[in-house]
Amino acid sequence: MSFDRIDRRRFFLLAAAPLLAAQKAAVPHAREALLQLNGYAVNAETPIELLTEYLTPNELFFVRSHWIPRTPDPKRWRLTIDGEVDRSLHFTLSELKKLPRTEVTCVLQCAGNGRGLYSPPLPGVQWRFGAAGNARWTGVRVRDVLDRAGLKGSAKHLHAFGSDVPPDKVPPFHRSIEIEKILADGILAFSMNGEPLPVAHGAPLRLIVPGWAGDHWMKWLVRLSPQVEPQKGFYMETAYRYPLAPGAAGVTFKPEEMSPVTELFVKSNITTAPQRAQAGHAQEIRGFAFSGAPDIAKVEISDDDGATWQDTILDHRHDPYAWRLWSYRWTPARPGVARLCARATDSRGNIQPREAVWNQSGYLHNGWHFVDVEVTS
Ligand SMILES: Nc1nc2c(c(=O)[nH]1)N[C@H]1C(S)=C(S)[C@@H](COP(=O)(O)O)O[C@H]1N2
Ligand SMILES: [Mo]
Repeated sequence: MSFDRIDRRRFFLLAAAPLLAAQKAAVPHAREALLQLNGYAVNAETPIELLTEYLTPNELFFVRSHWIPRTPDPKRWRLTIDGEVDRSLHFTLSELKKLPRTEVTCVLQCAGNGRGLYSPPLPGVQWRFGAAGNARWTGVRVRDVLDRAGLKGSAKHLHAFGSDVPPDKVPPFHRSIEIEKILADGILAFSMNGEPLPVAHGAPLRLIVPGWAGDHWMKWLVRLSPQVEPQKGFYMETAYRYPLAPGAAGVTFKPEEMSPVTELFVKSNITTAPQRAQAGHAQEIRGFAFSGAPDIAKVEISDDDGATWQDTILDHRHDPYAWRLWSYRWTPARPGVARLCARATDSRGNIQPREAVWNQSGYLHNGWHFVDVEVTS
């Protein structure tokens, strides 16, 4: 068994419910024969030390699902387009695949990534670092599909619907997004890193919204409906809102003090650092950085709690809204505990702050990532 395989196994043991493994292993017709008896979803993050590749392998990519997917039968699956259009349309997957193809490599990050790092602590899934990944998404432009239906000028918000259904009286995950953003670079993806889109990630079709948080990236899409007004409901009016201005940690913001979560914030994480090192001996420190701005300009590293900073080397691979791998050859000067931290600056000049802005939902954490290294003489 290769090292790679052991790592992937470890990921499933650590993070994913047995369900995820079952979903992967089962052949399609066998899966359809199984009867789903509960409403538990899979919420699994990738261990940060495994996020070292430019393209995050599909099997390692974090999964965040509010409820268990109701996988659409690919033969009967249709994408319905209705609402503010000249004519309603239905697309089969093969019809969609006849439209011009497009491809984008970009980061998918859950708005709640890092929630478990906030203090005072917050309810909700306790994501730390690994609810983010970078993938190559292939599909068709949302713009091309809406154009075929004759998009009306009155349409301001694209309502998106997936096929998953919540248990009992729980509100459905119904969402909408500003039409300008989705027309600019939104994609309907059927492929992830060159493979068919996996069920856990929204097969047969999901939305890709480059630079924006994961709540906009609707999985298991069945309907798109351009509308005059935004979607209503819990997942628009209560969830996925972020303060307009920072407040005091632990003090709940009022609805009018918040606006919807859209672009990701500039951040970097350390993926690779030794637990122990010897003074005077060089070590390779690695990580990634990304932002809701189209590229990363610089990543710096500090070993003195942010008092002084050194530029890291940025990897040559980059795409707008993708993450940028970085590395730094660090030589610890003296014995003791060294506190490493990294800070990214994006192409718009936004600098990653030491502390993230506390908010009651625990969204968009982007404070510095500290890693302690024990340095021996
Ligand atoms: N239909 C549907 N789409 C969804 C979700 C969901 O629960 N149902 N979760 C959203 C959230 S909050 C995130 S962060 C991303 C996660 O995508 P992934 O599981 O492929 O990593 O999917 C989004 N799309
Ligand atoms: Mo999310």
